[in-house]
Formats: sequence, structure tokens, C-alpha cells
Amino acid sequence: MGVFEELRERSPCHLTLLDPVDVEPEEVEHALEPVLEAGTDAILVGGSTAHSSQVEAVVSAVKDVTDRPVILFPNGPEGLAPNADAVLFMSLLNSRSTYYLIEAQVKGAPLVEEFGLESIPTGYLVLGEWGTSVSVVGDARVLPFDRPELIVAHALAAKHLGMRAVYLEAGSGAPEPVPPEIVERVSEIGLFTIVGGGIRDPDTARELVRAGADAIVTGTAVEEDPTLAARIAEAVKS
Ligand code: 1GP
Repeated sequence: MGVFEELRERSPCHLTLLDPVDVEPEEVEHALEPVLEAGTDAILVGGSTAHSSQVEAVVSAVKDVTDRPVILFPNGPEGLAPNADAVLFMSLLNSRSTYYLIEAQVKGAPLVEEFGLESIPTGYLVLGEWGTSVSVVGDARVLPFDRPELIVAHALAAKHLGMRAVYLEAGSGAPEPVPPEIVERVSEIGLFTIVGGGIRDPDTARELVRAGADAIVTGTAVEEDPTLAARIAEAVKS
């Protein structure tokens, strides 16, 4: 079974995000032990500025401690590495930049083929407030939380472009996570709905799952407090 198929079967999933800019390969085991114990479903590796040698080293450190799938979360072709299992093959659908809409994908696609990575076609939407790293680096026309109809229209565009997943991103360390009402409306579209950014406690994660999220991503919590991240994973899986 492919990685995406497995995630769909295991929904609701908890995805642990490691940004190779913040986590050294030697720190991976310590960061992951509690979330693995709590049943995290897959490890995402990537970040706004990570490059391929850092990504490859962290993927390799993850592979040393778990058999859970490793999925790349790339910022462009430099976020790809051959030793992962799959890649969120994303287009930042609300970017102003043609680079994040299609040029990075054109540069990255031959590498995805060469590396034999399973591709998970994903519409990536940056929501909430401008100023998060992803909004700046990705030159996003950030979609405010109080315009659900615009967010739904972008997610529908992802569906009709043939994408399998939509990632609702509030930005790493965002002051507010994506509200459950937005998750509810987007999840009704039927795409695999990934929600991340600013999720710092188990209750919020539980609420987002109840609203229809298929996957909850935690990054900052794993880096700052691995046991808190494990409690979030438990809340998602219980
Ligand atoms: C960032 O959605 C992820 O791309 C995770 O965000 O670091 O706030 O958990 P946090």
C-alpha cells in the first residue's frame, strides 16, 4: 500500500514535522521518541529555508529510529532528498509568485521521478495573518480566517485541478491556528485535509479533528516540548 493510501486509512492522522534548519540529525531521536510512542502516523521533513543536504541527513536520522513513513514537505526542488518515502507535491495556490505556483514544481518533478518518491499532489493554502515565514518566503496573498468563501474556493480549485490533498497552513508558530469552522467547510469538499500552524495543545487538535481534519501537523511543539507534542498526537489518535 502506498503512503497516501495508508494515511487515508489511518485518518485522523498526526504528522510530526521536523525542520532540518532547527533540528540537527543528532537531536532527532530525542525529539521523536515521545510522539512515536503516542502513535504519530508519519514524519514530515522540511521547512521554508531547508536545503537538500540538511533534509537528507534528517531523513536518514529519522529512518534510524522508526519505520513510519517519511514525507518531504519541500520549499522547492532544494527540499527534495532521495531517501524519503513520499513528497507533498505542492503548489502554493494563493502565492503571487509563479515560482511557488509552478516553476519550483517544474524544477522538482524530474528529481521526484529520479528519486522514485511517491507524490501526493497537494494544494497548499496560507491562511490567517501575513508575517509568518511561509507567507513572506512564499509571497502569499494570505487568506484571512474571516473569508471562508475565498478559502473554500481555493480548496475547490485544488480539487478540480486533480489534487488529492489540501493543506490549510496558518504558518509555523502562528498566533492562532486555523479555526474549526474553516476546517469543517473545507473538509466537506472531500480532499484529504491537512491542518497545521500554531497547534499547541491537545484540546485544539481534538477540536480540529472533530471538525473534519484528516491530519494535524505539529512542528514547533516537537522542537520545544516533545512530551507536549506526544499529548497532541494522543489527542488526535484517541
Ligand atoms: C508549519 O504547519 C506547520 O508548516 C507546523 O506549524 O510549527 O506551529 O506546529 P507549527
